[in-house]
Amino acid sequence: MPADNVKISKFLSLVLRHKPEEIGITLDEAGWVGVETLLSACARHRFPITRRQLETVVATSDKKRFALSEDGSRIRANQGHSVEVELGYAPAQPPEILYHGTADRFIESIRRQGLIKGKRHHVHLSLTRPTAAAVGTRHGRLVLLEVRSGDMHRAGIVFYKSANDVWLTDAVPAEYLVFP
Ligand code: HQG
Repeated sequence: MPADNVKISKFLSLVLRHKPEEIGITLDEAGWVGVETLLSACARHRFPITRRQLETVVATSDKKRFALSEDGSRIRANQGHSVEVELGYAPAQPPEILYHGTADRFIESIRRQGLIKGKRHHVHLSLTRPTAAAVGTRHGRLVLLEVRSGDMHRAGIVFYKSANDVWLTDAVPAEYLVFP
């Protein structure tokens, strides 16, 4: 993505996941906001984005972070919120193994508590090692954990898959983690 689009994507992540109030918008209960409302709020807050730029970012965001409604009138983030929203994903059957990339300084605590969701709504798990590695590297020195998601599912723990293929669950007890 060109640098400008990365900036736009980061700004949209901020207002559509964490701080809509920063630009004076409110998200509906499923996380949607009108595109016109969003664009005029961005413009008022010295971050003008054109409709065309917005559509480009939605289409090219490397992780498909955002979705437009079918008629193109509304937009939301596909996952990653800290504000209260109900995204409405249906429970889904995960693959046998999922991955979670984290930093070495968290490992002691993760051994004790398992993976917890912190400020987000869910623990985020990746389908592939490279994706998990990219997520973990953002936090520091990478540790790649395997998650025995098939066993968790059979034990009755619910999983959801976001529209951009991130697997979500409430928590991962340490017994389901495979440490390197
Ligand atoms: C760690 C990106 C100590 C956890 C990605 C992580 C993802 C613990 C950090 C999405 C812990 C939370 C989310 C425990 C978990 N003790 N540390 N018991 N349990 N942690 O950013 O998963 O680019 O909230 O390992 O693609 O890194 O934003 O979560 O290191 O899907 O679209 O606490 O963000 O998406 O960090 O990343 P985060 P995450 P975007």
